[in-house]
Amino acid sequence: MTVRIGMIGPGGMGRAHIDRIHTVIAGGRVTGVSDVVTENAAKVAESIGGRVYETSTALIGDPNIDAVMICSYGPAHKDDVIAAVKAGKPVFCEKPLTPTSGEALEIMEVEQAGGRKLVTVGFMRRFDESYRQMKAILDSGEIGETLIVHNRHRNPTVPAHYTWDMAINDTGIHEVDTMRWLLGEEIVAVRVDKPKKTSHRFEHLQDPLILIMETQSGVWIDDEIFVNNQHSYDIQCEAVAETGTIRLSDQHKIERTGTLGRHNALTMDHNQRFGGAFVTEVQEWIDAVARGEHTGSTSWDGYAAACVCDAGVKALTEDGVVPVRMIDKPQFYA
Ligand code: ISE
Repeated sequence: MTVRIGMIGPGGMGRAHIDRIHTVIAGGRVTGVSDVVTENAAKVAESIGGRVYETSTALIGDPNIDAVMICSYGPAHKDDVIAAVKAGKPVFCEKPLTPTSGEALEIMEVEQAGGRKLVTVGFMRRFDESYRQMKAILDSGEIGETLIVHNRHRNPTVPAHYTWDMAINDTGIHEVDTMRWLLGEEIVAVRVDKPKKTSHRFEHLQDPLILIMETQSGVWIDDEIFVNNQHSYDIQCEAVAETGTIRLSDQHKIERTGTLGRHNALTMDHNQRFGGAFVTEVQEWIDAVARGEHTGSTSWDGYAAACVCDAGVKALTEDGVVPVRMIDKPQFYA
């Protein structure tokens, strides 16, 4: 069976997913496209021989679409996710599921009422080989309990439409989800430290910043978020446990030596750095859709991450520690 996928919001991320689905991933094909700007959707649809839909509602409602992929702007996600769930269609929604937890809660309510897990959230780092190896060692207990995790999340630049809260709910959300998954526990409190700002930023941003998180068992997590470093997409993570530490190694595949010294190529964006993880993630989703099963992060994960981000956004404008508020995990997502 070829899963017929409807793509909502074919911007950079959406087009990258389409390329992967049509070149290296098996079992799926993007057959329909919609976008708030219909001409964009029409161009992409034409390039893949697919159908263009005037609205996302029309795309979701078409019986010739088996599953929906949402790659639009975060604030636009909720209504389309809910429409897909109500139509009984599996939906892969890029992160964040929703920028705030209240909207994610609405999604969970509709999904639970339908009685079937249909929502997968695009937290791709869970599929990255290096993070997976790191988790396997921590889970084995070989080096004891994890005590501290240091993270660095750096981008070369961000566009002018990147708002001040996105440092937390669009960028830091990756570490929020990855830490919940890596440690297998919830984050209960956050704080944001605000160092000297780079001159290479749009005025409205606090850049860089340090997001400090604490888990249920007391693990202390720091995350340097620096989205205008001018040089590379640089992701680092080091877990400090009782009798050892594990760190993601450099992501370069080769090292070159010459008259200018020894150096390696740097990745410049998430598609380069996490290309393999995206392929595994989307392949697993398509396989699960074909089997009628659910895979990947659930709407609970989207909700829990949004709760931590809500607290993080609050901590951006306030001093001190902000507690994370979330409902108890419904049995449905256990
Ligand atoms: C972007 O949306 C991503 O998901 C990238 O991985 C992240 O590094 C960037 O800051 C976000 O804006």
